[in-house]
Amino acid sequence: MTQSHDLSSIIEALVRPGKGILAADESGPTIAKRFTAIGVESTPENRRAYRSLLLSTPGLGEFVSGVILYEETLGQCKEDGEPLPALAARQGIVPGIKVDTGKGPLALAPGDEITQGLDGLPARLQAYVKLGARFAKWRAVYNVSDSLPSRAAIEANAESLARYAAICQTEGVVPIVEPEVLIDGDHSQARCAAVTQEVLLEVFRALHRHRVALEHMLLKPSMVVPGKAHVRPAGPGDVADETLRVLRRTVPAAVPGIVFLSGGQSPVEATVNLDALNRLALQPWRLSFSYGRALQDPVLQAWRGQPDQVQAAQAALLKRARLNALASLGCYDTAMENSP
Ligand code: 5MM
Repeated sequence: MTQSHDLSSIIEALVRPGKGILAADESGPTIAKRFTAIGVESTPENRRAYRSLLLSTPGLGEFVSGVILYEETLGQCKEDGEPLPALAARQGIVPGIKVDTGKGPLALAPGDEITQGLDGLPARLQAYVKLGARFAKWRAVYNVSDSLPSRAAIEANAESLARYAAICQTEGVVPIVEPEVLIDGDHSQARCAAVTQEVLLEVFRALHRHRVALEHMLLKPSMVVPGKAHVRPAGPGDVADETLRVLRRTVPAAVPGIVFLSGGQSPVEATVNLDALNRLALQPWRLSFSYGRALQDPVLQAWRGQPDQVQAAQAALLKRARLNALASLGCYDTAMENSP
């Protein structure tokens, strides 16, 4: 039985105007990659120290409404013993949890991937709720080429996303549905638009089939951008126009919020593009951010595992969070990058 009252209040807290979501749910291999790049070993203690740094940033709750955590973080504490989910909640930030268990090749579909994690999900969600999680996230990824993703991959991932979302709502947890059309490759922006449209149409078809309440979920899509290796990069005007065109064609107005992933855009690009999206005509959904790398890259660079750099790292996080919050209102200016 869906606990719609609770789900409404969680949604309300997550989509507050001028706020977005911090994605800090890197799995073991991903956080190890990020740490290696700054010369830090990925140990449980270093991960605890880093994620404590993020969540204890003074004033973060002014710009960040929710944080997506990895399972390990949900059970970790700050040096003084305060559980990290409780620390987030004390900052006015709703704790969430990544519940997919990663992706792998889709059988008999070379180049396509499928996300795993449905087995035992109800019991896992019940345990996560006890640890303070109020929303969840599941990410499906789509590789792009002239022939990818296949229909099989589009349908299989949509089905999993919808089954995940239905299970979350049954357990009183708000689902974030994340279909990521990858930026890797040399495809054009038009190809990205065509793939994103087909993916989103299928995702919403599956959500309807599984009776997911659209009012009680958030969508976390990629923006419509050309592949990283494409000859012509797209400016913010093009990104905003193309992204909105696809979203208007595919996302029902009942969805309260669309929180974009940054997907390999630089921190400034991700802010500029979000701002451009919010400067277009009024939309039925709130358009904000759920960035991982675009919020955290400058933080990792400032921190580099040095205890005496914690304040500088927190200042870097607060700055990106503030600028993205302004972008979510269409009030950002690149000149703001020059002040602290
Ligand atoms: C933060 O990274 C998340 C977990 O990724 P892995 O499962 O690969 O470890 C990821 O799902 C993230 O939430 C989204 O991709 C958004 O992050 P970006 O960096 O694209 O904004």
